[in-house]
Amino acid sequence: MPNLPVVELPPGSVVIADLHLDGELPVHGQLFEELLDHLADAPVLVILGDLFEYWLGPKQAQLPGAQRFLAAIRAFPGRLVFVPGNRDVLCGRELEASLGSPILMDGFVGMLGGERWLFLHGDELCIADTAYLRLRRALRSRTMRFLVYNLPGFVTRGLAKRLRRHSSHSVQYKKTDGETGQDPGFADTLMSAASCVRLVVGHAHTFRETELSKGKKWYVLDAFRAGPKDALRVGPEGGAEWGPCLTPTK
Ligand SMILES: [Mn+2]
Repeated sequence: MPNLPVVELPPGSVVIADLHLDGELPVHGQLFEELLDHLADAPVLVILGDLFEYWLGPKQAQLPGAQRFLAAIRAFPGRLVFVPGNRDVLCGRELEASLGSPILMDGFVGMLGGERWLFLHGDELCIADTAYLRLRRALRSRTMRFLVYNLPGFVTRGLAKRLRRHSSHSVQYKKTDGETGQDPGFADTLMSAASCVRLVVGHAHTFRETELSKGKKWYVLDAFRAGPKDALRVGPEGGAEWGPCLTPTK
């Protein structure tokens, strides 16, 4: 377990995951602007991975729609904390420049009302899928980063087109679209290693609450707008409230 950064999550902070935004769909640009506007009062907004359907290094910033996302991120008044998922693990300085802070590659420990909570994207919990773990390691390797960062623009655009074709995407998910196979035993181990009593992840797209050893609890968020518990809000006393990110009142 790497030495994870610690982030204070004061009352009003919000955690969401798995938005899978696609720059080629103008409606997603608008959706993201409206979302950040809706959450403008949150002192900290955590996006727990797969913000984007795919993100292919610095040249992504030149692909359709990307500038609109980056501008919305820059305009957000609170602190935006970003943990990449498997879809956007190849993001880098181009995103950090808009965030104004480092990307938290391996997750972080959030402080909620004095408690230590572990926040991860959740794909690292799929330990039974060794082929996936190999791909994950490759995507996170320096070689892959070098390759993607140095590909000519037309190759990046071609790659993006192919990735896009292979992901039958919509921000509205069917429950069966979730990426599953997260291991509770490994979740328990990681929590103990990080001295955390609670764990929050995304990636599986469907809300779940699981009791682990010694009173520890593990939560999986619904993918953004895919269910009634797609957001964790920190309540006035520092407690966790699970509910819809976009309430019908706005
Ligand atoms: Mn994911």
